[in-house]
Amino acid sequence: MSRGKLVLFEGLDRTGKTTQSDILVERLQPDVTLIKFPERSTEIGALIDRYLKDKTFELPDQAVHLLFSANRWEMAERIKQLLLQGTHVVLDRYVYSGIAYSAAKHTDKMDRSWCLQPDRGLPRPDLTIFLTSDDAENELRAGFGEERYEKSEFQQEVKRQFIEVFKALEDNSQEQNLVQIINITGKSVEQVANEVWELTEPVVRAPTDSKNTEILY
Ligand code: FDM
Ligand code: MG
Repeated sequence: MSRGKLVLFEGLDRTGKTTQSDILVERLQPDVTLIKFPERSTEIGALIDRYLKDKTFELPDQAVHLLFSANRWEMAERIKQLLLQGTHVVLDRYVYSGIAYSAAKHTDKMDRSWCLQPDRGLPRPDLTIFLTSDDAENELRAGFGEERYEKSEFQQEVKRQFIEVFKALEDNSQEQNLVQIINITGKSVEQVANEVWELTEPVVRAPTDSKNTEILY
């Protein structure tokens, strides 16, 4: 039996990650599980949820970064077990959101390499799909502005950080993680879903040694 594949959606707020991960999960039934980060149902997740919703709840940015990472580590063993039992796992945000949102706050004292450290050793995605849009289109979508981080200037810096993260991945020959970018501007949900499927199908079809889950460097 081949292990399941880890497929990750990344992007700014309100770019359709949740919609697209739901559609992909439908297409991959029955051997598939969806996991969304932050996973707000755990102890650490509850704290993160409060931090995101209550803009008066202050924590040092370094501590927040480590909470998001700890939240991934809370789920890491479950992800590994699912993959090893042959179940695909679709992720709605993961490590690269962790890096991009934190580094966007402090490009100096919390640079991208500082941000990656606590995530080292987590299961590595087989495919990462970055959903992006033309400038600021995401900000026009329903709900934008409700949570912390949903501010125009900050989103543009996060976008810049995402692009740098993916550029560095491309340049790192050790890194097998395949990153694909889809610009959603002007496309219907169905069009984007079809592009997602064209990228995902070959990855989920490729056989992989059942005893191996790859880890992030
Ligand atoms: N976010 C998400 C981070 O800042 N770091 C992380 O590691 C992760 C996974 O949390 F603004 C931010 C991104 C977003 C917020 O995410 C909540 P959702 O996808 O909107 O629930
Ligand atoms: Mg959001």
